[in-house]
Amino acid sequence: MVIKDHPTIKAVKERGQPVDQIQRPLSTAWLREMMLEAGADDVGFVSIDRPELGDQREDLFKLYPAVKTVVSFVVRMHRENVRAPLRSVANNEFHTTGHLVNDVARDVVHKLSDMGVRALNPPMAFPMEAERFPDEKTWTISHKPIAVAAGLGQMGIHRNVIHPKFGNFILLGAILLADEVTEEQEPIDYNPCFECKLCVAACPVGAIGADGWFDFNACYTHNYREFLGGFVSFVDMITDSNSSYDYSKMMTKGETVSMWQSLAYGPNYKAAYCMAVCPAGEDVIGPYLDDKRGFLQDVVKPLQEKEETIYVTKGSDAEAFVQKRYPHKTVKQVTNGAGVSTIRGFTDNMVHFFQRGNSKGLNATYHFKFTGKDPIDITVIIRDQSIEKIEGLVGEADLTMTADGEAWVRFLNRKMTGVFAFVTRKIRIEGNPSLLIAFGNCFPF
Ligand code: B12
Ligand code: SF4
Repeated sequence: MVIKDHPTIKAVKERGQPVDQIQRPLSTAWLREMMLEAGADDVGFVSIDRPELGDQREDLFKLYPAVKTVVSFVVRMHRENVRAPLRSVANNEFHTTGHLVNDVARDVVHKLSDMGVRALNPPMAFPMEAERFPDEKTWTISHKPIAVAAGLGQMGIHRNVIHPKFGNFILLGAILLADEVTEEQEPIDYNPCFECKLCVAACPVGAIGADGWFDFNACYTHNYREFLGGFVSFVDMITDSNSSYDYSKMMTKGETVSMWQSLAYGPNYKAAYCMAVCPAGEDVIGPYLDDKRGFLQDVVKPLQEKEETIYVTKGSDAEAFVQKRYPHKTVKQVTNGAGVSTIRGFTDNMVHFFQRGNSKGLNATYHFKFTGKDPIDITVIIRDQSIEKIEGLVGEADLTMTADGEAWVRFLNRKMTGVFAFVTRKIRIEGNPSLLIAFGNCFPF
């Protein structure tokens, strides 16, 4: 068939070009109205060229090569539910609002598309590019810095975005537009976080440092027990068990049913106490200002006093923290499935898993020379409970390690013993071996 005779081509020709009635650049007032009507509670606009988007611009172009503007928006959550110590109540609110965020974005891109405006709606969180796990980040867009750039709030000590009115009881979404818009927003000029540190006091795993430090490993191991790597760890438990009796020594029936529930109804967070207790925001702060003691009693104490299982990796800062701070909570050692599978993954992610408590007293410079398929040299400086990673070999090392990359990964995943690695010279060190042990203690996967 000649293409011009195809029924589709003929129909399109007969219809003629649609008259583009949309004015360019797109009106932000008009877009904002459309977003609010679809269910958003606040909206902001940022151009892809803005410096605040610099470190994720490349990712955003991969996500949508046509992107010119990012529309950031928030949907409110119901506070009482988020504050409930019962996980089913809080998680229902997280899930329902999360779905609403996705629905708002989908509704608007469909409407825009019908009017000839191109746009894309990435997920608010899940689904993710899960096959990248664990070596690369699985999310395609980081909503928090975009929301901040779009004037929707600032990140508090707990690293959640706090909206000036709604507080942190919001979830974030975005739409990528292939158009420019009439107006952009700037970040708000103050932080709604007033540093009360209630989030620090409430976190069951000590993930939030009073100085703004965030222990990714702690939050990820406990809160995400039924997500991503937590699920990998669960599968490992099953496959490593010799019998149902053997398995029952590792998982209670309640934990197994909880995994089923997460698979069936959406994964359940084990906590979100940092968010639950945060009194910041004009619509939220009233009860805290009226009666601080009452607020602590009503909102913070029930979460602190809750008897529950807390998941930690063996030897982590979180394990020591829970034992000391919350002796009435049950500590359970687990793996978090986030171990590394490539040398790149190890070197890229080490700063996120660093345990600053365990590093106390350690001041050393390490040179790592990884050979093999993906060779790389890095310098790691651990000093005053902080970590710095530099590509290449810089300065004078207290310990130099030369290792076959694959062997090192197997060693970290406990698939090769240290003795075997050293005897076969897959791993060689120059310097005091105790420095390598001290380094290992900073990364209890
Ligand atoms: C990854 C992620 C997490 C991780 C890391 C959290 C974090 N601080 O970034 C974990 C699993 C710990 C997590 C937990 C929670 N999250 Co979350 N999470 C995300 C996600 C997918 C990306 C976050 C991001 O951009 N981080 C990067 C930068 C901006 O944040 P950062 O603090 O500087 O970075 C830290 C980590 O991300 C990590 N990191 C950065 N890059 C990489 C790469 C790799 C490979 C690894 C391993 C780690 C890592 O290291 C940094 C320092 O610790 C977003 C959804 C999205 N697509 O944006 C939701 C999001 C941030 N989460 C959200 C929520 C609600 C939560 C929880 C409350 C969930 C719950 N119900 O318990 C907790 C709160 C924990 C906390 N206090 O931060 C909301 C926050 C809403 C708000 N008001 O700000 C978001 C925006 C989802 C949404 N669409 O609304 N989350
Ligand atoms: S709980 Fe207090 S310190 Fe923590 S983020 Fe909210 S206002 Fe800031």
